[in-house]
Amino acid sequence: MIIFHNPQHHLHDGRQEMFRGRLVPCHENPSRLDYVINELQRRPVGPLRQPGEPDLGPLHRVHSAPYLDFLAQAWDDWVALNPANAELDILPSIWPVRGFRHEAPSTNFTARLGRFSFDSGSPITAGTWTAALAGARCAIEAALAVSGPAPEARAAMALTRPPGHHAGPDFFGGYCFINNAAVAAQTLRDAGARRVAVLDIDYHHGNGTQTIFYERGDVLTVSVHGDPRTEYPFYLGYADETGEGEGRGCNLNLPLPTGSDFATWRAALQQGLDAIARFGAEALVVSLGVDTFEGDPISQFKLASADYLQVGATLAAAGLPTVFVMEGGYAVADVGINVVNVLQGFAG
Ligand code: Q9C
Ligand code: ZN
Repeated sequence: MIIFHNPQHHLHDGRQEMFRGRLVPCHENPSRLDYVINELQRRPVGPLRQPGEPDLGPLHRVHSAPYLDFLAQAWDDWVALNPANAELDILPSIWPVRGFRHEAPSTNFTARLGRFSFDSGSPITAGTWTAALAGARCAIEAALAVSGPAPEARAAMALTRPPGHHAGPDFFGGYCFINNAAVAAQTLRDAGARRVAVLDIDYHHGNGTQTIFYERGDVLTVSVHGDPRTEYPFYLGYADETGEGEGRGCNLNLPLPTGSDFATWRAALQQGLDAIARFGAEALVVSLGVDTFEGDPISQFKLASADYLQVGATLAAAGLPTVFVMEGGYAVADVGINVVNVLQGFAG
């Protein structure tokens, strides 16, 4: 297992998110990844590397150019509005819902911000773009490491934040800006895997990944998550979303009730892995969120730390070249233990 960690992740450091009616300190903070690195130093599962400067083609094949341009420029645009903005995070507060014009030619910064986002929980900070872009490099490098006729490794990880699975072709939200799992899947495709599966085991539905691949038949997207009837992101993630056009039958949602325990969750995981085997995937991307943990402050499943060893072993049994991509998990002091348990269980 080769681990590509993002040396610039700490540059994304939001102050506050809108949460249950007030601004609170961001759940998605730099200490999360520091805990994983510390645990990996205690229990190594393979070499820790920094990403190089791979070709960014796959990034541009899963996100739109106007969106990436917006993200790259957002901080400078924000500070140009008022130098005092340099001390404040960027948070959207208006969105073009039904009846508004999504493609309205508004040049106003707040208007463009709403056009490219879907919630008020995901601040853009001075270093967000730099951190997110370095994360995409980790995803590409991890995918390349398991690709080709003589792959360097059977498994690799993009150990990065901000996370990615809520980010769509042209929108950010859910603490996510660049969809690293989609970038990894696209990289695997470009490197020769004919069919790729993304298995999302974060507590929350991977709406961004689903949307990016919804009309594609070459990438199967599977997500096991809290039922969107009650859980974020609410407006996507239902079982009847199965893909469209070429992608018909290539999306599988496995929503589970709030409070689900490991036995229930593990059965859904196996159902997802069975679908991946039937699809004939030649490579696997795992969106690895550990907010399924019983101690997570914003989620409602009941997995215990020891369960993650079994999760890793179950994923390894799929027998595919595998890229892990770091997603959520907010019980920060336990994130390292839980993530490394998955990797250790996978390594066997
Ligand atoms: N104002 C991930 O686990 N919470 N994202 C509500 C809205 C959002 C979780 C905030 C939870 C997002 C990657
Ligand atoms: Zn999550």
